[in-house]
Amino acid sequence: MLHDTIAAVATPPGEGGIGIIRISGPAAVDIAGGLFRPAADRDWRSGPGYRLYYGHVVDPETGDTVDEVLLSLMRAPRSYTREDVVEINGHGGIVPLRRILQLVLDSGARLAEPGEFTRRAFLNGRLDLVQAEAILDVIRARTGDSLKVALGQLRGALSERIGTLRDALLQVLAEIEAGIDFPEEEDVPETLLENLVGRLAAAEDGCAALLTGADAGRVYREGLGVAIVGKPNVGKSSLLNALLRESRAIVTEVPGTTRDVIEETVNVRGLPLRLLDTAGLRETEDAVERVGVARTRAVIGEADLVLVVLDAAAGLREEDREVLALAGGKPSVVLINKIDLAPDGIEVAQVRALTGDRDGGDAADHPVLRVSIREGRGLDELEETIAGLVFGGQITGSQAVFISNVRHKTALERARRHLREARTALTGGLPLEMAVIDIRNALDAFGEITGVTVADDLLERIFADFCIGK
Ligand SMILES: Nc1nc2c(ncn2[C@@H]2O[C@H](COP(=O)(O)OP(=O)(O)OP(=O)(O)O)[C@@H](O)[C@H]2O)c(=O)[nH]1
Ligand SMILES: [Mg+2]
Repeated sequence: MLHDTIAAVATPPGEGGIGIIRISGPAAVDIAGGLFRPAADRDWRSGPGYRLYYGHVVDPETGDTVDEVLLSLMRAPRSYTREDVVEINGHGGIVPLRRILQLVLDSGARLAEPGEFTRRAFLNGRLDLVQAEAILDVIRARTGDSLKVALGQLRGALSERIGTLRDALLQVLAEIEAGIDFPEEEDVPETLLENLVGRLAAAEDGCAALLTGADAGRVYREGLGVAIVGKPNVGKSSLLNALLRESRAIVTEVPGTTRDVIEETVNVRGLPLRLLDTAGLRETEDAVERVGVARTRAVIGEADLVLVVLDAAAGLREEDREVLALAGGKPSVVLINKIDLAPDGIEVAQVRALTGDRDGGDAADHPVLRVSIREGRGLDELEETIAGLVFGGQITGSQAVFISNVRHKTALERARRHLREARTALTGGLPLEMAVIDIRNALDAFGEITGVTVADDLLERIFADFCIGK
């Protein structure tokens, strides 16, 4: 597969100032050469790379000019894929880009699959798997801090940490394998054994340290799903708008204004939040509406964090109890809103009694805040509380290495488990071979993260997420 030449439009579909067609592979230069007419007959093919050459793309059959372009050439191995790469910068219109791409394909290139350029960069050893995945995270970063985490991984910060753990483990493995040759197993010197166990424990700690930040890291990558729930008219849509700092959702004094779930991404202290504004949970006759309960439950079920909004002016009501009960199993923050209208309408202690948190306790599972969304009171505190919940007081944005990808997290957890088992085998006096198996498994788990040992179907899955042209 690496012997053919691939091509795709690398810029997003639609109109733009420029559009780029990317060609990579052994025939890239020949293919571009058959279509590109440089101005002033410059011999770009034998000229230096990393330059832009001005000219036109011409249909070789009809001689028609297709577009006025700039062409760049990055020669193997100093290119994105480590193959010869030619990029044709044309005008960013759908028709010219399509016509150029078609000419490139007619000249012998194959249409690239999603992520195939990056996949080649990985297969040719320019990037490891963590870095390849980080490229997608860079493209999709929703906040400046998300970008920072992704760039750290792209630079290789995480790979380096994994590499260090892996090297240490390979060393331990080598020494144990030497130990296996001791004539009698009892003869494995006690001090050697202790030393090996200590180093396994250190590797385990290394995994644990990386895993500490994993939940916050995941938020940077995927965003934190935050559901805003409450009975009608309490100010849910007002909250969405306030956090967004724009009037996205319709706000009226009529209960039942919001009918469908509205989703918006906001940046709160560098954290990307995926906010879901929902329709209010309402009471009909004397029972809380069933459909509403089911819908609210579903939204809460998908959320990482629930914001329960109460209306101080309306007092605590049956629907509120219902909503608080539904949100009980999830991390949540309860907002007593409209304190401008009714400063003492709902007491914090009343809410605490319902959420089961002890009043006055600092470590409440469900913090209760008094706010006036209309007047912007208490919103800073809300943002701080959310950030505090994500970081759990354990990490700061300046931490250098983050695990943000669930795939990496599961592999690390697996590595840690195998390391523990290896240690238990050694201290429990089991045959050294047992520990060797566990250590090998841990090594495999590390290797899976960076792509040293990785199955084809996993690669398939990872690169399928990319766009065409990347
Ligand atoms: N006085 C006061 N009014 C508020 C406050 N927050 C929201 N409101 C008003 O409450 C009314 C309802 O606000 P919405 O944001 O539409 O409430 P909602 O929960 O989305 O309502 P539904 O979509 O109908 O469920 C509007 O008239 C808001 O202006 C507040 O802090 N103080
Ligand atoms: Mg609403």
